[in-house]
Amino acid sequence: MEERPYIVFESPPRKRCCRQGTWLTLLGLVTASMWAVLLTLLILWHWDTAQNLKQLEGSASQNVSQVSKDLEGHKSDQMAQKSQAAQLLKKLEKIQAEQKSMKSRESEQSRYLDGLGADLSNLKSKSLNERRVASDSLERLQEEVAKLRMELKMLNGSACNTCPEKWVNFQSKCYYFGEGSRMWLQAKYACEDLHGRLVSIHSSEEQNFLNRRAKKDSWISLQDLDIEGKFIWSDESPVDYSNWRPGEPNNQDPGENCVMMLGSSGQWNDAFCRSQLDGWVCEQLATC
Ligand code: MMA
Ligand code: CA
Repeated sequence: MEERPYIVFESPPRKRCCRQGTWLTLLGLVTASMWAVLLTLLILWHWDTAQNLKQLEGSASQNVSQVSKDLEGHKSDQMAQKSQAAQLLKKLEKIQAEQKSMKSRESEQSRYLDGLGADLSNLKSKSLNERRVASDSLERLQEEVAKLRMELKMLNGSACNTCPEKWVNFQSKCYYFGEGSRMWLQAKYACEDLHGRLVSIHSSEEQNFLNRRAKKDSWISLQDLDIEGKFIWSDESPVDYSNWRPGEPNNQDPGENCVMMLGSSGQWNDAFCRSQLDGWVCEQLATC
């Protein structure tokens, strides 16, 4: 028998076959382990992230609760402030109302005070008037008394003709012949400073005496300052004698309300009160 040749299929060397398998297995293992590591890393990363997130969540929720607490606190503060503001507003309104009423009371009081002031000034002027009238009456009474005393003394045989120095006696009066430029009112004050008054003339004898003595145009106390045309003596003695120059009084422009005695003739002329005359005659009662 012929031996049939065996066709030997040379199978790949076992070793090669096995080595490849091992490599594959190794590769598989490596891949698997790499996957495993990757997965583990992923899981770990996920876990870590989750942990972090949890922590963050926790702190966020804490923050949120803190913030909401703060918010509530703020809200209550705000409410308290609002109520305080409302109270303050009420107080302000009250104060404003009080201020208003005080102002109205104040204006009422000032009106009342004004009224009182007016009453007071009225009373003052009234009492001043009364005082003036009373003092005038007193002065006149004193003069009357002095005259009566003098007459009595003259009846008893003693004469009342004593005058101060520089004054000249005529009958029961003393006269001072002032010199120096003066307006009517200044002359009046000058006589008062000398404890006398601007002269009043009541008889032709008295006028003649004055004519002899006064050589300058001189102011006398006759005037119509209160009522135009109504001439009165400043001491309010009666106008029982007159010595007007013919044509006078003529109240010439700008108005003549004070009377002068002409130095030349002694006759009277109404003149402008602010004219400056060089003479003025004062009188006072002579003493006994
Ligand atoms: C002056 C003056 C008057 C007076 C007249 C008289 C010019 O004015 O003294 O008072 O009446 O003279 O002529
Ligand atoms: Ca005149």
